[in-house]
Amino acid sequence: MPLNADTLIDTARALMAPGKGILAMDESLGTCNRRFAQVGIGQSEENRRRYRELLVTAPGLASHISGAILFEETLYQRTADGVPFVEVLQAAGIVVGIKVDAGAQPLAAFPGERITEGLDGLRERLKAYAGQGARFAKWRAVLNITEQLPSRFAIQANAQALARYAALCQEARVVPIVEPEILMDGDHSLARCQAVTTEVLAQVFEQLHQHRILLEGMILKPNMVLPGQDSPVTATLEAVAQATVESFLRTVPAAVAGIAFLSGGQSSPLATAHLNAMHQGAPLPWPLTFSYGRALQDEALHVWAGDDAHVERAQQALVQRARCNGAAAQGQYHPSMEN
Ligand code: 5MM
Repeated sequence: MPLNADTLIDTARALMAPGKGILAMDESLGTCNRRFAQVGIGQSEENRRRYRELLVTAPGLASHISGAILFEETLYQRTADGVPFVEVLQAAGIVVGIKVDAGAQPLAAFPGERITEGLDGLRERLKAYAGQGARFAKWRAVLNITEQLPSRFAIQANAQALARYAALCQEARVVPIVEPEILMDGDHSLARCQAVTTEVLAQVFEQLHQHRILLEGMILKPNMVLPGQDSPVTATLEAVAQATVESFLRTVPAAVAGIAFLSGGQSSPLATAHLNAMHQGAPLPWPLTFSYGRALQDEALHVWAGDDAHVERAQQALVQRARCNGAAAQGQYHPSMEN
């Protein structure tokens, strides 16, 4: 067992607490600004701070949220009253996490594909983030499906970067969330998404093994297996759940501390219903929960729309989504909870 095993396992277990999931609020500047622009919110550091204060101070959030992934800027921000966001989260019992990748860039010589950057200097950055209170981290690789893509090379290059990141995290006693996201863009079938997801996960776990990752001290953040968003065919909840679980059973070792899904652009209720459907079959070898960004925040952001008079309602919308997803993570969600 590696030196930091107990700390890593304790943190990973805390993140996968039954009936809870992870709030992804780590949008980088470009993504956050784009989402603000869609609802007419000005793009400034102060507006990002105000919005994220609304999220971390939402009353009752910790009943359904075990951890929050922050963007670097947010890790150092404070409430209007001067309390560091990190302290607000810790006081509520929410584990602090940090996005450490530097984003996906074009993969040279592989048109249409991307590689995630950010490994240079990561050891030092992790030390600083851990000193600031971060106990887990996240790195997102992005792959897309076309008739020819993803290439084997892009899958392997991204899997290797994910594993190198995970090894540096565990060295720093920080639990790595390993996020290989296969985008929903395109008109591919459910079967094609399943084949690509299975291949990507197989390569990721091969690299994690080669890099000597403690599986009990890491969390996987995958996409669900879905038809492309332009596909003319709609898959049922049961078909998505079955294809997703099947893919994981074939590739994800039982020792992994847990699986926490990204929502990837699904509507909020659909992301909840899919998670719930995955819990209706035979018992699974790993806890299965959510680490949603848009599917937790969309309604709250639209309700707030930059107006402090709407903070309370926006917080209620966030906690309501977290409550529905917390129930789904135990297979106990029902659409009537939406009311
Ligand atoms: C896929 O995005 C992650 C999960 O969010 P969704 O549930 O909305 O799909 C999310 O954590 C993402 O990694 C962050 O928002 C950072 O993304 P950018 O594009 O800003 O690096």
